[in-house]
Parts: sequence; C-alpha cells; structure tokens
Amino acid sequence: MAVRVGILGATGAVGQRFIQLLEDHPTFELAALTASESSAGKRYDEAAKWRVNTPIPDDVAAMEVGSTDPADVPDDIDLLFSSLPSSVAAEVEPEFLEAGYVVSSNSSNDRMAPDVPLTIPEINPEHLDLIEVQRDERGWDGALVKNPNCSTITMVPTLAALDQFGLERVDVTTLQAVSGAGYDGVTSMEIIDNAIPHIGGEEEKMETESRKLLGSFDGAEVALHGAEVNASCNRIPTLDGHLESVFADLADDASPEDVAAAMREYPGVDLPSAPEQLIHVFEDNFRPQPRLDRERGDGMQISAGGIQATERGVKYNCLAHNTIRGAAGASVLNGELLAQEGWI
Ligand code: 11C
Repeated sequence: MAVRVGILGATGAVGQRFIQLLEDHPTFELAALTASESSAGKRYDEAAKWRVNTPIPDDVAAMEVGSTDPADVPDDIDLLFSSLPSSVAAEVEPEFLEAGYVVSSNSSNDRMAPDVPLTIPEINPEHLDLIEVQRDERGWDGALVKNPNCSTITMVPTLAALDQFGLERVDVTTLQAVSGAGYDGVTSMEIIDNAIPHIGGEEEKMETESRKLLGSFDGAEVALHGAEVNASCNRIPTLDGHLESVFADLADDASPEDVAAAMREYPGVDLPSAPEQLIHVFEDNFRPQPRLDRERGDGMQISAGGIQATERGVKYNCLAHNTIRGAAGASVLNGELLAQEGWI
C-alpha cells in the first residue's frame, strides 16, 4: 500500500534531492511540499529556482508549495521528510510531532538528544525503539528519527566494520564538496583554486554523532561508543562527494586484508533504497575519487580504498555522495525502515 509522504523544506539543495529520490519510489507517494513563507502559495517550479539535480518531474513542478504550519499539511500524510535549516526545524518539527506526524529528518537539531534515534539502517536500526522513550517523555503522538551529518555517514559504516577489531581511537580529515554548503557554495564555486580549512560545527558533529551511532543501546538509552574521535574538516572545490582520510587505532591485530574483508562483508539491509553491498572496497590506491565514485549504488553506496597498516591499526580513505547517501537518501532510508518496522 502506498505511504503518502511530504517534504518540510522542499525547495533547498536537500529538498530537491528528496524530489529526485521519491520519483518512482516503490511505496512512497509524494503528496505535500512545504517551504518558507516566501515560497508558500507558489508552484514548485517557481519556488525552487536553483537546480543542481535532475529536472523536476512535471507533476511535481505543478504542485503548490504549502507553508510549514501543520494546519497547511493534509492529515492523511503518513511520513514527513525534513530538510529545514536547523534553527527553523527546531521550532517547526515539534509542532508536527505534537500533531501526530512521523518525521524522518536530515536537519541537525536534536541529533544528540538522548531520546531521539540517530539512525543509519545498516548500523543501528534498533535505536528506533527510542521512539517509545520520546513519546513517553515529550508526549508526542508522532515520532522523530534523525540521520547524521553527511561527513559522519561517509565514515561510520567503515568504523562499524572495524569495531570487531576493538576500535580505540579515530582521527579523520575530510575533503568536503561545496554542495554541503548549500545554495551559495554550488552556484558560485567561489573556492576554485582554493580550499577552506574549517567548516563551522562540522568537527564536533563528526566527533559526537559517530559515537552515538556506534553506541550500545539497552532499550532505554544509548551509551556512546568509547572510542576517541578527532575530526579536521575542510572544504574543497568538488561539486558532490565527501572524501575522508581515516586513521583508526585498533586493540587487536588486523591486516589491511582483514580490514578490507570486514568492510566488504559488512551486511546491507533489505530496504528499497539500500545498496546491495554497503561498502565497496577498491584495490586501486587512487580510488575512491568524488567524480568517479560518488554515484555508485545510485549514490547510496560507501566507497573505501587505500587501506594500509599503521603502528596502531590502519589508515584508509572513504567516500560517499553527500547529498544522497549523506542527506536526502539517508532520510528516505530511515523512512523505509520506519515503514518496515511498523512505526508508520
Ligand atoms: C557540509 N556536512 O558539508 C555539511 C552539510 O549537519 O547535516 C550538512 C550539515 C548537517 O558542510
């Protein structure tokens, strides 16, 4: 049976990716678009002027954009995807949750709240049970699930594969695409011939969200993973695809071959938007590269390569499409998990 879905924040970079990913989705039927007051009341193709993705389907182009007031959204919407700016989402999402909507959100507010599941279906699907806790504590009839930041999603599946070797410490340097910075970054590409050695708030997100995703869950609370995580985040002039260099200290002996096998064998999930194999491992040390590898698995697969031994463990590179696997695709996948697990 079709699940009727809507988008909170439909006109921005991630909102446009939602439109793309929901076209021809096997179970989700797009039935409501919302955006800021300046877009409300307009046709979608007039409201969403900027495009980096595929053309807007004709039926979506003609849809009217509503406001982010729950009274403006039809009651029969089963699931809302949110890509609102976090300051707006912090006000708007609770209104929808109180009104009984289920929200799968990419916005960064509340990701570390103890009663909010921060979920990647292949890594910690059991954390969805936190919804019971949030309903008890906040009195919401709806449910809120968050996906992590794109640079976190790129790295965490590889760390989950390594955890069997006793993950003790992670140091990571990111090379992040301009689409992660949203509208201005992509339209101007003003950092050509340059790199920006800082991305506000990004390092802390990687350091905390990773430990929540990998943390153990006793049914009521998540204990953060004990590994120390240190991140250095940098913007480079690629359009899409975050590349990351990871140094992982391991308690047990693990050769690069052991690590490659663990990554290749890390299980996937049976959800419509999930790749069959979660992590693709390259033998070629010059891969993965953003332009060549970000579309693997329709943008939903993680790539890794360049695995080498260090004195304390291994180092390697990993890559994911930041606005698909790292943002809209991550929320869609969580929506599919919510449906599969009976939360919708
Ligand atoms: C970037 N990762 O590339 C950011 C964008 O917390 O979801 C996404 C921010 C977030 O700048």
